[in-house]
Amino acid sequence: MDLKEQKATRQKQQIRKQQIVETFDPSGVGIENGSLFGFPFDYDTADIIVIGVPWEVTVSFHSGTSQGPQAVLAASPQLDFYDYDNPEGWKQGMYMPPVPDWIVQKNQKLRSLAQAIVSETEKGVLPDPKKLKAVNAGCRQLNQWLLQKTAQAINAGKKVGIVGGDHSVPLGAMQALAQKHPSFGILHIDAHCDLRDAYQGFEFSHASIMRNALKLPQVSRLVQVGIRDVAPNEVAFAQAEERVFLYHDTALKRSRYKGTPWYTLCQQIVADLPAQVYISFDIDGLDPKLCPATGTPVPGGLALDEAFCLLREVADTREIIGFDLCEVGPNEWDGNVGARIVYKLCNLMGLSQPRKK
Ligand SMILES: [Mn+2]
Repeated sequence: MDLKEQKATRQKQQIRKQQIVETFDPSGVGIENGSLFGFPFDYDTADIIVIGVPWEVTVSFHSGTSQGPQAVLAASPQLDFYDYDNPEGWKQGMYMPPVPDWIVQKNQKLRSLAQAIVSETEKGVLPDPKKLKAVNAGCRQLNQWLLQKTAQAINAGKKVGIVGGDHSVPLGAMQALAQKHPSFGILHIDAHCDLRDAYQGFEFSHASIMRNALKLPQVSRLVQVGIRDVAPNEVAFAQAEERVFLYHDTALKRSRYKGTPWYTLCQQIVADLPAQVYISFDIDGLDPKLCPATGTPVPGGLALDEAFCLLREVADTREIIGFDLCEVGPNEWDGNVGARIVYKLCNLMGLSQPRKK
């Protein structure tokens, strides 16, 4: 397609989008048509592409987060669409494309290989290097796929959100954003630091996502919030790496008990972030009553409104360039909370404005 044809196609898509916006009733009953939030948008007419990635090859505790995208999708039509922060937000159009079969199959196959490796390691046996190689290669293939899908959407003028899967999933999206943005920060909400180096021999473990993200020179800051289940060597790494700002859940709680309002703490946290921000949201950063079926629940953590208060502060003062929500467990309640987080992140991303450095 040459430029002129591209422009004509884009114009037709815009007209079609406008028609959808004019005819859809956001106050109507939720439509269970299999699409995200029951919205009638498709890939071409949505401004935000929410890519579901049902992947949990390297999961160490509870399994099930590969069903996270489905749990979010299934719960999503139950929401009411007036968003306090961005009442017109739904008009951006959000769409979740179907998942390719090879990802579902590869996840199952590699997950059993990875489990065999983990149980060998636990027995003190050195894992079979061939199995380890297969797992690492499969994860690399998934990263490559997501990089490509994210780049494709960005190049079509869209914004992207990712729904995992375990927390190893969003690396490809971060890589795609790094191709477009010379410098950006990551706001990381999680009970865990995910700063381990090749956890259990897996290069792309859920426990290593932020260590892998920091390998991108474009990531200028990593600001971690809600952390409360962390290894001593991760804290040492965070202290030694000047790009990392670690907000322990305990320290944040203590400040609050001593009288500092949460909003003031949110302002302090956001002050550590540069103009462009990617949000990486592990649902286990929240109080586990909001995500009981997540892979590695930890007592403590944030209330949903506290997380939204922090995210709102980011949207008001920074540009949100993308997001992921990971580790959503396979039950209705986790999916319900997850769908609300995805909707809020889409609306805040739409609200946030491009910023100068
Ligand atoms: Mn976590």
